[in-house]
Amino acid sequence: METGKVLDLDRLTEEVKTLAVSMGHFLKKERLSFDRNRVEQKGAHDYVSYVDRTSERMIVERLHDLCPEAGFITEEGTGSLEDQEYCWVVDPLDGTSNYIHDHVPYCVSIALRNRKEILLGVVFECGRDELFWAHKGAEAYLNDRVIHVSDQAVLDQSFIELGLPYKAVQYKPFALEVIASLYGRVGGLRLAGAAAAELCYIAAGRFEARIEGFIGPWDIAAGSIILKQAGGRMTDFSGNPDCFDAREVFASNGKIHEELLKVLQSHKKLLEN
Ligand code: LIP
Repeated sequence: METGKVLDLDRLTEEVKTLAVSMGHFLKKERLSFDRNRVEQKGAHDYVSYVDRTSERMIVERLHDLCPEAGFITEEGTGSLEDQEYCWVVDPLDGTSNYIHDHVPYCVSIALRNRKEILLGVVFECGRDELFWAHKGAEAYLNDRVIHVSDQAVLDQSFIELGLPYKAVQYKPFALEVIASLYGRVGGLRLAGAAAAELCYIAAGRFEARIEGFIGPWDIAAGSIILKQAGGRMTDFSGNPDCFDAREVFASNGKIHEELLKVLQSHKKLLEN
């Protein structure tokens, strides 16, 4: 790691893109002979498989070779959890439940963070072989094409993604009120089950917003910079941009942010218990 020097983000991003694609191919190959009996439960309905763990180990090894000084924040806890000046934030398989059920999307998500600032992000969605990537100071891409958020500024026409976190008891009262407020009022509501990929879908202009609480930083780190460089916005449910603890994550194309934020704020007290 070129700590103290200016990082070559172009080069690092290229290395991480290659890694994410090769790990995505590994996930797809393993899926062909996937054994559901080897799935373990981390918490209520929160699963992990030998594929997540193996894949995370391989990613951490490669990233460690690339930047020996950087720490790691990973979903399955491989590598040093210590938050160094530079830190890789990794979800080896976002959308684990989809993967277990042979359903898409599911993806590899890798970001590099300097303290609280995300420097680069790469997400490879395996179902459609889509590589989303961006780094600080540059545009966001899907494969070789520059992407931008949509221009949709009318909530009534907006296509909105919801996430339902594993912490159902804490989140359900809020989620149900949000659905009650939006169902029939917006252009469509969808649940896809892979937060990292879904942030990229907003970046690519397919959706206008995504709402979820109680997710891990590995679920949003890479997608957040891809969204930002594509012109999007991410805040908590009060409009505060510092949502990296991922307790409340509201991402949008920016144009419908304020209007939708009012809906979230009106139900926010339901999350306070
Ligand atoms: C999951 C997500 C899913 C979200 C869950 C969870 P995992 O990640 O991306 O969309 O609703 O809260 O975080 O466990 O599949 O890596």
